[in-house]
Amino acid sequence: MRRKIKRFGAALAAASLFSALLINIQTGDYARAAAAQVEIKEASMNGRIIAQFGSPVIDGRIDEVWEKARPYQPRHSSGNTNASATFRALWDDRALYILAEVKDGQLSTRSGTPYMQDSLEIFLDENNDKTREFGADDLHFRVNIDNVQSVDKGDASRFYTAATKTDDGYVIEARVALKKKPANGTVLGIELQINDAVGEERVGTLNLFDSTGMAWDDTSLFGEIVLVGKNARETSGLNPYDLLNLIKKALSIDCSLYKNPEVVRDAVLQIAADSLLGSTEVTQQQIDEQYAALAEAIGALEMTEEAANEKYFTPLPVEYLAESDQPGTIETLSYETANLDGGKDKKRLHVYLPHGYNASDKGTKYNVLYLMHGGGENEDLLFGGPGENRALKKIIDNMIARGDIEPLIVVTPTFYGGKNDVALFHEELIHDIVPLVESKYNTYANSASLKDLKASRAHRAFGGFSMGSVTTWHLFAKGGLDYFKYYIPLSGDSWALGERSGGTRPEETAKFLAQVVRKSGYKPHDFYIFSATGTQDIAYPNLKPQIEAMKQLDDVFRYSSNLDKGNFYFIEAEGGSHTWYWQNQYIYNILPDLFQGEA
Ligand code: FER
Repeated sequence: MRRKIKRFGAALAAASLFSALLINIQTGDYARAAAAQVEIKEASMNGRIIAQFGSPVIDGRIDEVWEKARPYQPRHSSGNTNASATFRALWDDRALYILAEVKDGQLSTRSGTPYMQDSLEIFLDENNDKTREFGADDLHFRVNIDNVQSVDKGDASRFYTAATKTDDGYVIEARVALKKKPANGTVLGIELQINDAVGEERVGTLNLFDSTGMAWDDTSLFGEIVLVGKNARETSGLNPYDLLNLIKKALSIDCSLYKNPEVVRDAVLQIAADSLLGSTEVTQQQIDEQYAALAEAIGALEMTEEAANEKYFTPLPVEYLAESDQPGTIETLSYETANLDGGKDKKRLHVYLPHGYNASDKGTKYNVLYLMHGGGENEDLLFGGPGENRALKKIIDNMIARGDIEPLIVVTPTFYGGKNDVALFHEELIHDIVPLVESKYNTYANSASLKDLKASRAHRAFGGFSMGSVTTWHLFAKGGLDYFKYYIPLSGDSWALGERSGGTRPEETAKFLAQVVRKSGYKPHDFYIFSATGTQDIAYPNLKPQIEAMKQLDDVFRYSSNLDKGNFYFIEAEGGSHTWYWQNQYIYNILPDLFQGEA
């Protein structure tokens, strides 16, 4: 049973605090600054926009300082939109500021999908390295006309926004904190997008640079923004936004999860009592001190025992997307497997070998994780091939290098080809793939015989995303328990009793899965299921009821994040969507729990 969530908000009258504090935060002499602005030649600006130096107050009103910033119209429109928009940009020593003035006669946030609501999206490639995948420096934020934010990629605490509706549309002011202090001439990769919603549908988009609609997946599609116009006398305005975001976070903390919620309440009350933010005298140092005090209070929270039983989502620290100086390698194996026509198909899979793997060192053995892609994807998706260094590889490299996990082997096969059916993939896995991989590499399997594969089951895990999750549940239900101790079903339900049965018939599906375990003779401590999805994931409504039904069958499925107490947990990431960006983070959360308790 979910407890009622109590928040600090009511007790605090937070709204008055918020409104008071922004009034007096103003920056210097705009006229002087405007006179000093650098002129940039129009001709050199193809694919680029410029941002002038200045610190607007982010409150949804258009300050005078915005007059310095040149207006830009989106170059591309898709779909059937009547909306139009003007973007402007400013920057200071800490942040990039975007103003979007949108003309749109029909405003709607009725869709449950954030990008199908009237909204502004900001894509930023801070070091402008134009990688395909989003890396440590890249972000993708969204804010709708009601100032509700959604974060597709990046750290939400870097984003501060205000939204105002107008007679003929809306205005959004947004601040994105920069990680590296910028200077005149700094070039950032950027894309800006307006989503135009009518009712529950997105009818079109307006884009500043990208005509493909794929900027969410590929930072090389962004344009560029050049930062100019800072002269020697100019200073940045105050930054109350990090503190405001931290107060917002503090106010949203679920008190019932902690033994000592009063430490945070008292820290917030202290900030309110100081009422520094509303004063004209406030200094950045005072704001920073308040930030530090509140951050310390949040750090001092202690979970209740019941709350500690839950497994919580930890966002991937961006450093894990940096290239590791101890990289593993990717190898590709080819093999043949039976198809349904009585013949054989030639297939491939990729193998991640950790840094330091030495084929001739037979004494050092490695655990193996098999990881399956989703529908429409293939064996190349996660690791590419030899020489490639995609996001998941970097994450695993860094986790191993930092000692978060022991070095392991990761295998990425495909359910396409062969019997070409997720419900039959387990046959190919157990009879072709595991023997191939584990007799070639230094694993805990003494030979490729089924007997030796069973004996080494504690050193083997299988997981997958979406249809790969469906594959994982099928493996679990169809004899996989003999060969695999660990299961990682991500953002996909069990189709054991038919398509999406975990979602449509959760109790029956859970009973079926429990019965499989009871019949197998394996006890609760003999297997582990680490499942995850996000609240914005299309599979959430399918997986969640199945997990809840499984929790009820606690002779088999013992729910706990503590692996000594239970064998099964479910991570629910707030805002997580049906993309590998999120699945990679679930894998980051789950990997340290694999192969635990095995010598
Ligand atoms: C789910 C399991 C799998 C789900 C979707 C899928 C929407 C995959 C579908 C596809 O790739 O076609 O629970 O929920």
